[in-house]
Amino acid sequence: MAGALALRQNMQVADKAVARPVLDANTLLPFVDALPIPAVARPNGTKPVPFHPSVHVPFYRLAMREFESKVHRDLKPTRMWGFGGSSPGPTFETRSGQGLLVEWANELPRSHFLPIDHGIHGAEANLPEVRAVIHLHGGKVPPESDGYPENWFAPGKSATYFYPNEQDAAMLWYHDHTLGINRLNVYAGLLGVFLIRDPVEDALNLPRGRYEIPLVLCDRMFDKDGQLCYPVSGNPRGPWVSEFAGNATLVNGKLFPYLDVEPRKYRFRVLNGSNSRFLDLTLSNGQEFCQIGSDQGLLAAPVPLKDLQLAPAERADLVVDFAGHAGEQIVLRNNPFQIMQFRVSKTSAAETGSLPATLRPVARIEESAAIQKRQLALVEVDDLVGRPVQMLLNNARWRDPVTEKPILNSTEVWELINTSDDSHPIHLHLVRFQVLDRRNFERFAFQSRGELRFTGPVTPPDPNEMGWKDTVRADAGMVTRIIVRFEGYTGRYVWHCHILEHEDNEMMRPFDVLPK
Ligand SMILES: [Cu+2]
Repeated sequence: MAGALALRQNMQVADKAVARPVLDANTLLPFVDALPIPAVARPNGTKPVPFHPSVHVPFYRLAMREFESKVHRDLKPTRMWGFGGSSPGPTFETRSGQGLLVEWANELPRSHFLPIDHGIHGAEANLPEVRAVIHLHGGKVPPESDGYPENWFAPGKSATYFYPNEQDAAMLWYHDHTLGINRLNVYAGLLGVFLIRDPVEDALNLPRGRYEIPLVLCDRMFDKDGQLCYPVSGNPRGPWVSEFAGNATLVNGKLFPYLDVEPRKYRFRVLNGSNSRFLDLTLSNGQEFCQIGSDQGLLAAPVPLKDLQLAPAERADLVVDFAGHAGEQIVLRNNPFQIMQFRVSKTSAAETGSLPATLRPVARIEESAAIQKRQLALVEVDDLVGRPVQMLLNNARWRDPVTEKPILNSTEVWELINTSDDSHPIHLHLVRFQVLDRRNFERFAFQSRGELRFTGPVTPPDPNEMGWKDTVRADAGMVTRIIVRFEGYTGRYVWHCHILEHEDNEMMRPFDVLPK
C-alpha cells in the first residue's frame, strides 16, 4: 500500500517535471502593455472585533482563486492564483490604529499546478495538495491572526484574521505562508500590498493619488504558451530546488510594462516579491532618486541613491523626480535587465507634492537596552557533491523544540552568523528592528570550534537601512547584528529566511514571546 502510494507520488511528480521549452523573455517586444495598478480593496461591511464585541471595524472578504491573466500582449493568458481574480491582489488602504478584519477564503482548485516536493516537512503526500494560509508581512498582529504556517486551510475553507494596525505608516504586504509549499503558492501569485498611513506621513505632503504607485516586482519563468514554469531538481524523489532565478520580471503582474508619467515627482512603493532574487535597481538615464522609507516606514531623512539593492521581501519607498526629463523615455532596470519604462510627458499639472529634508525621527535603540544576546547560525547542509539539500537556522529543524523565547517588552540583540555562501534575507514576524552592524568572521573557527573570530572591521548599516526594518540581509561570511524590542503580543510566531525555497526547506523556526 505504502509502496503503491510512493509510486503514484513519483509518477505525479515525474509528470509535472516534464521539461517544457522555456520562453526567452528577451524575444518579447518590451513596453507594449500599460502598467496595471491593483484595485483598492473594498470592505464588505463592518463586524465586531474579537473579544471587543462593541467595537466594529471594516470587514473584508478576499477569495483566493485560479484565473487567467495576460502578462504580455503577445502571450496567451497565463494561469495564476490570486485574490478575487488578480495578482497582485487588491491593495489594502488603512490608517494607523484603524483595525480591520479579513476573511481569507480558499476557493482554489484541489490540485496544484506546480511541482510539490512531498519529502519536505509539512508537504507530505497524505495532506491536501492545495492548502493556503495568509500572513501579513510586517504586521504587528495577534498570534492567532498571524498566519502560522501550520494553520493552513484547504479549498472550501476560510480563516478570518484581525489586523489592529497599531503601528506607524508603512508598506506591508500579504502573502501565502503555508508550510512546505509556500514557494509554490507565492510563485502562483498569492501576494498583495497593504498600506498603513498616519498623520506624520500626511503632514509631509508627499506625492499622492495618481502620483503614488505601488510596484510589485516578481521574477518568473514562462513557457512558450505563456504558462508559469517552476524548475525541478531532476531527482523525482526530491524535486526541490535551492533557489529560483527567473528570466522575466512581472511588475504588478505584467512583463515589461510602461507607465505614462508627468515631468514631476512620483512616489513609488516598491516590493521585491521574488522568491529568491535580489534586485539591483537603476534608471537608464543614470538619474538619482531618493529612498524615503524602508520595510517599516519612513526613514529619518531622504537617502539619495542611483542604485537600490532590495532583497526578497524588502520594501523601498522611493521618490523619483521626472522634472527636467520631459519627453524622455526612462527604463527601470534590474541590472542588466529591463523591467519597465517611464514615458515622461512634455507637460505637467501643477506640482503639489514635496520632498521635505527630514521625514520622521528614528531614535536608535541603545545596545545596552538588550537583556539577551543570541548567536544564531545560518547553515547550508550539502550532499556529498556539494548540492544544497537543506537550510537550517542554528542547526535546528522546524519541528525541534522552540529555543528562542524572548520576554514581552524586552530588548534582545540577535547575531545572525552566516556560515553559508549565500546572502539570506532574515525576517522576524510581529516585530520591527534596527540593524546594528555587519562584520566578517572566520568560518572555519566557528564551524569547527564554535569560536567567533572577526576578520574585518565593523561595517555600519547602509544609510537606507537606518530606519525600522522587518527583513535584513544577512550577507555571506558575515555576522549581521540586529536589535529587537519584542512588543505587542505574547504567543507563537516565526522567524525565517525569506528566500522562499530556503524557508520551505527548514530555514524557518518558531519563536515564543513569553509574558513577563
Ligand atoms: Cu536563505
